[in-house]
Amino acid sequence: MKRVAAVDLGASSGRVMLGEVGADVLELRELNRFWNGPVRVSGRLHWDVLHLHRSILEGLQAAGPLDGIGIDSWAVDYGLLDESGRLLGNPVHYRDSRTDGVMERVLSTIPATELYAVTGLQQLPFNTIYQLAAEKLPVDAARLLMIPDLLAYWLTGEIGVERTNASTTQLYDVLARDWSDSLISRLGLPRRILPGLLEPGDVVGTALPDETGLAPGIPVIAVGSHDTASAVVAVPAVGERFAYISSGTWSLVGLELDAPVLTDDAREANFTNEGGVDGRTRFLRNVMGLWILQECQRVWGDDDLPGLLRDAAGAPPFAVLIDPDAPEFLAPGNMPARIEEQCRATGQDAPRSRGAVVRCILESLALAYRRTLRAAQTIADREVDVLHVIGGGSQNELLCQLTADACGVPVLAGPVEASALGNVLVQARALGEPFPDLSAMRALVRSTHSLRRFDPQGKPADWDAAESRVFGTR
Ligand code: ADP
Ligand code: LRH
Repeated sequence: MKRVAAVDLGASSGRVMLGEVGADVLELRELNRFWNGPVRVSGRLHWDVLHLHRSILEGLQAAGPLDGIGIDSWAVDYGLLDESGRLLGNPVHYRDSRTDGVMERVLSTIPATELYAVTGLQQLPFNTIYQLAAEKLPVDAARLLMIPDLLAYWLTGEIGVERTNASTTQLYDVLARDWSDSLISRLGLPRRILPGLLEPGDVVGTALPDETGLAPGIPVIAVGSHDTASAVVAVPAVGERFAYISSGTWSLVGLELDAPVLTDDAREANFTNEGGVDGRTRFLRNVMGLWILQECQRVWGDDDLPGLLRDAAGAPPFAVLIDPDAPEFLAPGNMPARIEEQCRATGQDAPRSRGAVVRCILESLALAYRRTLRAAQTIADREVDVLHVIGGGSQNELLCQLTADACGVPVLAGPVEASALGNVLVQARALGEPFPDLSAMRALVRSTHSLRRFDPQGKPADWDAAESRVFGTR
């Protein structure tokens, strides 16, 4: 049995979880949970990375004896170190506006077809490549570390970039499974700023007792350091005929495949081929997710989520629908007003109550899931029998039911802390627990966690009509 700590940083909260993992044991206990989100300073959105570091240490120091520590976080963002290892400036949040228009500029010199053929990545305006192109690299920048790598560096003094997160930068060659030297040089970046790659399961280094206040000798282990990669490890699926939605601030909707799909269809539908644990491909699309609801709650000053969901359940169905992936929903701001604006622009009446707004968000998300899931199955030529919903959003029963109704497949909801579970499982295996493959890890998640099932209800024709209302016949 192994006793390990998972540091799991989502875009809305961070947590340090104690995991006990053995042949038939998989238990998590929360050691620390802390706020995470954008902080605006001098007109720029940052992460509060020192707050994260301090909160991580508080959690780890409360853990007692540990066999290992693993860190996963959201993707694409990074810190730059100078030659002596000091952080150059506070990492910028991917929702910052400095990337506005940059993607178009980069694509005028590197065609989208070429970029996709190398990286297999979906076009998101905040991909690392566009963030780097948005600004001049500081002259003293010596190393780029993704957020989990930066935090691991502060624990251990060791430098490396873990592969699953590297795969989200759009500077990674998905077939060669290494940094793309040609893209790096075409972007005008010095090759040496990108450190060597680590595999999930590699030991990054040992936590420095003087820096961390932890006992000597605790290994920091690279996990699927992209939170979505860790979450997908913990999808409690049997076999391969499954799809998943990793549901939190974002909804990551897709399939697990053995190899990337780099076809024109995949590129045109903007599917991504992100790196998974054990060499798998996460073939998925980002759907804007519960971020829209989080921002509505922030603007309303209303943290009674159960109350809002009750009101949404009682609101009339299909009254108002939006495209949640519209670019105006990406940046923080007055989401209720932006929803009203989209309604006006599409000839719909604005929702009249908070319950109606929440219903609009959830039905619109379910509709986006349906489109994405159907496209994924067609493009990857993979049929699915079940849709697993994991992460914080798996607790949203109304959204789970709407998802089952819209997609026409049974939804199995849970576990909530999928990223932390994937994180501790990969650590435990690296430390010697005998999980031969992902199936064995998933079997353990299944036998230790209860799932909720939502069977499709209602009339499929209602969702067909809703889809043509929002997306026409496209
Ligand atoms: P992230 O990792 O992106 O920070 P999480 O996986 O923690 O996100 O999920 C956060 C989301 O989960 C919240 O935005 C909220 O909508 C949803 N959520 C959290 N708790 C509940 C709950 N009790 N019922 C319904 N939804 C919930
Ligand atoms: C989810 C996530 C997602 C990325 C986004 C930046 O937390 O890692 O997979 O696209 O954040």
